[in-house]
Amino acid sequence: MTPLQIGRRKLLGGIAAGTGGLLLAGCDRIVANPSVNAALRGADPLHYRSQRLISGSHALAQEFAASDMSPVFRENGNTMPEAATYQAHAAGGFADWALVVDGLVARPLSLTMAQIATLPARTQITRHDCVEGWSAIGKWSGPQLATILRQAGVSSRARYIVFHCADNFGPAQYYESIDMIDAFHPQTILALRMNDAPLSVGHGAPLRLRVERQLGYKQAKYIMRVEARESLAGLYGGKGGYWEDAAGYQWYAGI
Ligand SMILES: Nc1nc2c(c(=O)[nH]1)N[C@H]1C(S)=C(S)[C@@H](COP(=O)(O)O)O[C@H]1N2
Ligand SMILES: [Mo]
Repeated sequence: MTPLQIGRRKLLGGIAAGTGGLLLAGCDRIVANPSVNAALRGADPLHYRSQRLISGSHALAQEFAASDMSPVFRENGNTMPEAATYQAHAAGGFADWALVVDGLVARPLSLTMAQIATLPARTQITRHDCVEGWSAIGKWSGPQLATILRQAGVSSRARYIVFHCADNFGPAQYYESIDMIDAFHPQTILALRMNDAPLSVGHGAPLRLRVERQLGYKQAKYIMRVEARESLAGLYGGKGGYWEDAAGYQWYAGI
């Protein structure tokens, strides 16, 4: 057993004991405890840390059989970006779309859809869970984000990967971010295809994130730019995502 494994066991034991204590203390005591209250609201990194310990860095989201695929996979949120430049790209079949990869990388990239389509792709059939209370099982294919980050030579200083999207809600641009554990997770892909067809505009054409251990709002559509950063401070509303900024949704939306 490596020292890391021993440490993790001890921590898990500690969490189990801690949880028992909280349950015995009763609900009023839990709510009276400001740090637990903050964790329930998602305002505290405790949620993130405990989820990471329970699910582990490498655990895979469940994958399904083709026979499990939902006959209808709803489109949600923005389904047609308003920006004229996006609409011109859509009219041209995204032939001139370029994905920018920059920030804390040794080799900033601008990848055409044709270049992205030549990268080795992963296909996965997974369940999408939206906070609004619906789920759907779909099939996604595209390169692993790790492949693109390695190609760009992402710095060891990078702690977050940010996805800048082409759509907005009023003055606010949609964006999302994930940590490096999810960025290099094997099921984290930039999907170009859904259900064996090119991604439709409604589902995020020409490419969207699939980060399968998190909720729907993390699955950024219409990705224009992937940026490696050391911090999320000073970026848009500073909370790491459109819904995190607009409505206080948890940044780590583990399922
Ligand atoms: N760029 C962008 N990405 C987005 C959204 C959005 O409005 N804009 N909505 C999010 C939400 S809340 C959900 S549930 C999923 C919906 O993906 P779908 O339209 O493919 O079902 O996309 C997520 N990613
Ligand atoms: Mo959602």
